[in-house]
Amino acid sequence: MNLLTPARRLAAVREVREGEVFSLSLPLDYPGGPGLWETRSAPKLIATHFNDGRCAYPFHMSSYAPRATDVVCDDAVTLCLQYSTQWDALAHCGSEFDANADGVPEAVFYNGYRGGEDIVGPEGEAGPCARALGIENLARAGVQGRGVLVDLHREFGRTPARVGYEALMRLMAAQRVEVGPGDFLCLYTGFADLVLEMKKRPDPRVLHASCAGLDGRDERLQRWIEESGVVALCADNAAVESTAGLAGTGSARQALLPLHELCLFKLGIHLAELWYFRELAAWLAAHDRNRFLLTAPPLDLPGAVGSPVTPLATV
Ligand code: UVW
Repeated sequence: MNLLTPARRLAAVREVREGEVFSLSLPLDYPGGPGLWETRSAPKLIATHFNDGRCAYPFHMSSYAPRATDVVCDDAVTLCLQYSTQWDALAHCGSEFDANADGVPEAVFYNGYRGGEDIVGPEGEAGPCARALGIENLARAGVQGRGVLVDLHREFGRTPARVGYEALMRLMAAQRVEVGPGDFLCLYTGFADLVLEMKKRPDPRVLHASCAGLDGRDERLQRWIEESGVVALCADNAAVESTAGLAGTGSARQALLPLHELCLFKLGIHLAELWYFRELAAWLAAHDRNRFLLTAPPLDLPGAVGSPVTPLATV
C-alpha cells in the first residue's frame, strides 16, 4: 500500500467522469449455509440484551421514561470475517520458513513476524490476535485508488481455467488494460454470479470446479505481479488463485496457495475475494473502459486477520 501515493489517488479520482457508482459486495449472508470452506459459517444476527436478560425488540424507551415515544432495536452479530466479500490481512497467511537458519522452520509472516509471538491464537479467555499485520493497518492506509478490471469471464465463461502469465497478458492486451504501480488489479471471473444464482444453497463441489483463477505456480506471473507495482489483487472468486488440485503434486513440500504465499507473505500485497463485479464489468465494457475509482476500506478491527468490505466503484 506504500505505492498508493497522493498523486496516484488524484489520478484515480480523474477516472470519475459520470458519477455512477457500483457496489462490489455480495450480501454478506452469501454464499449461504456452510459456504465454501468448512471453518467459515454464515453470519448470525442476535438481539442485544440488558444485564437482567431482557431483550425487547423493539425496546420501548417508555419503560425508562414514561413519556418517551422512542422504540429502538440493537443487533449483535457472529460473523466469520472471510465468509463473503472480504479483504485478507497480511496476517492471514504465512509460511513454515527457517528464518533463524537453525535448520528448523518456524511459522513466519510478512516481514518476519512470528506465529505464536506476533500473531497468536486464542488462550484462555483471550481471543486470537494479530499483534502485527492485523487488518487495522489496511483500514488506516486509506483504501482508495485506481481499480483496473480484467474481464476473465468474457474469455473463459465458467470453465475452471488456470490463468497464467501468457493468458493474462494476451487478455489484457486484447482488452487494452494497462496496470501501473499503486493500482488495484480486479479480476472478474463470474464466480460470484454463480454463488448468487445458487440462492444461499451453494454446492461447494460445483463452485470449486467453476470459473477462472490465477495460476499461482506460474513463475512468470509471480514475477509480473511483483514488478507491476499493484497494491492488491481483488477477485470475485474464492481465492484469487485457482484452487483446483489444491493438494498439490510431487513430493516436495510447497505452499498449497502459492499466490497467497507470494502476495501476503513475501510481497505485502493484499488479496481480496468474493467481490461482485457483474454490473460494473458490463458497464465498463459498454463504455469501452476498464478503470475506475475504487473505495474499499476494511473494518478497523484491531488484531483481525481479515474483514468484510463493501467496495464501491465510481466511474
Ligand atoms: C483461504 O484462506 C483458503 O482463502 P482466502 O484467502 O481466499 O479466504
